[in-house]
Amino acid sequence: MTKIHDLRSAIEHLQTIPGQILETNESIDPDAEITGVYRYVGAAGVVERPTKLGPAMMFNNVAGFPDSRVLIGMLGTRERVGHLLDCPPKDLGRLLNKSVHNRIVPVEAAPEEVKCQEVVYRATDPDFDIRKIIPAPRNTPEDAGPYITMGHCYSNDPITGEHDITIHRLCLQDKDTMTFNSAPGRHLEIFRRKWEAQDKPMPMSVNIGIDPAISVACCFEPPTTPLGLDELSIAGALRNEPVKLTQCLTVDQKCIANAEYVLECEIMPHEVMAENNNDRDDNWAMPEFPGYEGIAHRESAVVKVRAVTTRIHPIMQTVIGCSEEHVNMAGIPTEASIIDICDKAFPGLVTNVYATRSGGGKTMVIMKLDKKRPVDQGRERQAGLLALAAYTELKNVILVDDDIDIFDTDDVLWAMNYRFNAEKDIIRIPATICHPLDPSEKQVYTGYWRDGLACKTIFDCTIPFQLRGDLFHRAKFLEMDPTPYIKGDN
Ligand SMILES: [Mn+2]
Repeated sequence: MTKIHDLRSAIEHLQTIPGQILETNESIDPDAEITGVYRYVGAAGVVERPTKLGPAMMFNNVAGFPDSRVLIGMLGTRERVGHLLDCPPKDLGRLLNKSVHNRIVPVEAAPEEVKCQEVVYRATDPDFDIRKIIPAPRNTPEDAGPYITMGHCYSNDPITGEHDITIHRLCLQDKDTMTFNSAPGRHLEIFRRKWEAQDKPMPMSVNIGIDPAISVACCFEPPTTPLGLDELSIAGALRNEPVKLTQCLTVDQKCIANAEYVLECEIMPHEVMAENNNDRDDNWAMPEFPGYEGIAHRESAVVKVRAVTTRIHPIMQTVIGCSEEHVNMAGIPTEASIIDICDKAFPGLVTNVYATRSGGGKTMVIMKLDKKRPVDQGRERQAGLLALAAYTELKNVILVDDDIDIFDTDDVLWAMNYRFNAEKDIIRIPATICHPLDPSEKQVYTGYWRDGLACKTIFDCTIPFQLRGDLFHRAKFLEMDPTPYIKGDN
């Protein structure tokens, strides 16, 4: 395959594969229209129906932005992620896990490799306005404003100098201001509080339009990637080549040298702003991973943009927060983390893991297990507990045997119908930390101590090893090659 090293080479690769990327010259407004169209083309995930899996889509003619293009759905199917990472789709979790253990740290780019500063807009220019430079979409008409949803935020710990990269949502507020949102405990949020404790702004680069390997790698969460582990080194392992960085022009931070856009920013200490500062009619923010419209934060961190640098004719990359693209970005690293912990505890027992579409890549996983001996009975449940330990935001774990196709929900539900008894096979762990965005984890629903506590549940849909045999003899068909019989048919 062509060697992918940036967004453009990734697009070129997809153009060689039928059905992976669609392009349109039809004029479109980034204000809710791009996502309104893409919902029908390829959003999928937990987006309200009708929607479907489909190609990525490039909008070449974006109203008000003659120099830019907008790309959506780059990682929008597992098959496409497989094409982009040169890996069978079912093995992506294992590939990511391998990459965590073979990290390659980023390096300084050679001058000729620095593409992201071909065009430079400085905040000191009188007509500087991020809202006119960056075609950030509003994803639904209810959203608080235009959002950067694929902004890879890169910054460092002021004390140790360690770096971290994470995608955070950024709402454009005025000509040089954005709001930054983070769940508590995220690594950039920990850095931000350390900078704030020193009364200093945090220098941050926001990198948009980069090698998709980086977008997937930066979605790892602790404990797989503890504080101080630069996720760019995982992306380096995925490509067997270090990510190339360069120095920002106006802030003391590094950025990704071949990014389509870089926003050179400072997060201001002790300053907050309502995320819906420009849209006080309601309290909506933007669509979030569970498929609901998120609530605007009243006190978001304030980001000052000091410069925007771009490639010539840059590509703005965007994602719908509850789409299949998000499922893949959140879910594949989750699979890797679970495979890692289970391989260490019980080598060979867990043969694969799928962080499901219906759980947004976070809330539910299906684990495929190969119980080989009588003593393996019960280990499948321990593996389910390990999965819950490996990933805080995981709520539901479904355990199935090795004959089940974990990517086929019907096959999984078949196992639940015929290999599961709710009286014996449900393991419940009540009032345990999970995710505050899940409406069924609100205190008013659960009666627990606060929002964001779940009853984590393991559904053991495996056959008890001691009952294997004729009782569970799945009908076996003769192995045939169908090709001569279906030639010319569809
Ligand atoms: Mn991190």
